[in-house]
Amino acid sequence: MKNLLILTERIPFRRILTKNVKVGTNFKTQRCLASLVQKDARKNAEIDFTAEKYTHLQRNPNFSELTQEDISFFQKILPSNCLIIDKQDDLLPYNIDWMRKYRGKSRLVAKPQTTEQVSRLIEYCNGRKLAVVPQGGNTGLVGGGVPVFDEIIISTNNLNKIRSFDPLSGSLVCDSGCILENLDNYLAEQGYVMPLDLGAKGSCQIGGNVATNAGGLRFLRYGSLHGNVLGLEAVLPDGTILDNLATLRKDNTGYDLKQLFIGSEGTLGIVTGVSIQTPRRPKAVNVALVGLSSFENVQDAFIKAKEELSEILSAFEFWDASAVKLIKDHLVQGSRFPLEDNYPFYVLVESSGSNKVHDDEKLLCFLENLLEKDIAKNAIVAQDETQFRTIWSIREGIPEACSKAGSVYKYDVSMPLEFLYKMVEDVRCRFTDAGLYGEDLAVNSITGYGHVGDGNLHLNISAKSYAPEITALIEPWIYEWIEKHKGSISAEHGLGLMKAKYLGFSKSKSMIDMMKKIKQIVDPNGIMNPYKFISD
Ligand code: FAD
Ligand code: 2HG
Ligand code: ZN
Repeated sequence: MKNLLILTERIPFRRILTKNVKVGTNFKTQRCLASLVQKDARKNAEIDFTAEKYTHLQRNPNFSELTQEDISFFQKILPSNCLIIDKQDDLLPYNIDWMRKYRGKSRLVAKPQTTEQVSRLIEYCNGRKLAVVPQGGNTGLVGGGVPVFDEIIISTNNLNKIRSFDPLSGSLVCDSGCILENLDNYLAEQGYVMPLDLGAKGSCQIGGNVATNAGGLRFLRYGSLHGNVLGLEAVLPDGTILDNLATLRKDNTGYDLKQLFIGSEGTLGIVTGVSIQTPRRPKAVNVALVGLSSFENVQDAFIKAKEELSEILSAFEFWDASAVKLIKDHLVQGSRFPLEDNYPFYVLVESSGSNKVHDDEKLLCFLENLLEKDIAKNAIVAQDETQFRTIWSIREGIPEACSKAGSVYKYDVSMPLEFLYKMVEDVRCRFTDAGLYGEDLAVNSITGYGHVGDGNLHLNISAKSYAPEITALIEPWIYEWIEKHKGSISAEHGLGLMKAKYLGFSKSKSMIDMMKKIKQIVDPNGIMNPYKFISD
């Protein structure tokens, strides 16, 4: 067994001894949360309208246009500070998505404060055939949370109260507009933890998380929201409040209707309340950063992690050298990166348990074995909270670093692990063959990263601008590739506008027909988030 090199002067990262060992660094953390769409109104105003960029989209003529009478009605049920009407600068952050790829033309944002207000608003819109888009934190990555045309935006920003928490069972009941990070901070004080975590935690809301069935960084440990959500309160298009805010772990009484809303992306109703099972906050958490030579090594490391860390393994994330280049170019300029040498692949391994001594020993032994078997080339372990955050912020900063490199085409896919990175390589070949890939060319970086533990790859293609010839080179080719390799075209981000017409690559005709029937029953006028999810 190799020894550990533990340097104490500046509390460096604990570096696992290899031939490449150099002194640990104190890398400055840069918080890379999902900052909302840029506040620079002039820049935002330059973004093309979705309806003009994607000309195949036609406004549904069955929908009414907003009138003065409608506005007067909204003004009766909501106070003036809960409405934004025809103020272009104020409307922009709600009309533009996080990627600055989609831009709607909504004239009105309504920000109800109660479920009853949501019910009155939506019932009225349904009666008048006014289309609506539910919006949470607007961090979605498939164009689902912003309007395509002039749909009314119903924002949950003002539905932000924690309703109850039971420290015995761990069940948390809250409004849908609560920000994920705020909920996690609240739970930390009670010794509990949210069962999901995303890089966008500082902006995304629990209602948006439920509506997208968000996966994220703790999925490997705590599983899907389909398992963790205990109950929901949702408002249907006809104004009915579907009250199912149960806090029971077991309840086999009829159809489990809440499941329909988890991942329905605002197409069936507006989620106004969420009841969720939260686990105890782990007492001992460690994180390691590992450098590796190949994606085969990444897979071998994952197999070993499951074998050797087993019950304490809580995250296993990977990224490639391109991601590190973007992080260094755009997010941590001037700071030193924790691993000084460059590697083709990197893995973040987190362990969470209740016994620090036991967990430390297990993790270090696992890392030593990786190095000894030459599965890994280098590895470090965070020694304090700052270093812990540093390693995580590198991983969480990748989407933002990709965005800083240009306009990003994002593909969020799941498939058998052995093919996961081949997709990135094949895309690089495709752009190289087309003469479009290189530092000063149309596409400047093609980056692969994601949640190895969940078989979920994020492919980010950063380009000078969103251009039809780039899209045409990727789609539908990429969806055919995914289908051929038995993957899903959307692992965790949903379908939104971006993937609506490609659903057939991952779901059979009979499944899509069933989805359409459900939509027809719940939302016969089709006012809920039209043009998204399932296209006709
Ligand atoms: P929005 O973007 O506002 O809306 C998303 C969709 O949900 C829209 O279709 C909208 O109509 C609908 N919706 C929102 N609120 C409601 C509601 N109350 N009722 C009904 N429908 C509603 N996603 C992951 O899964 N895993 C990740 O690791 C991850 N990391 C991210 C990191 C960054 C930096 C960014 C920018 C995004 C990331 N995302 C990730 C994507 C995004 O954060 C998630 O999809 C998140 O769940 C969206 O929540 P939101 O509140 O921002 O929803
Ligand atoms: C992540 O895992 C998110 O960081 C975002 O799901 C991925 O931006 C992306 O493509
Ligand atoms: Zn992700």
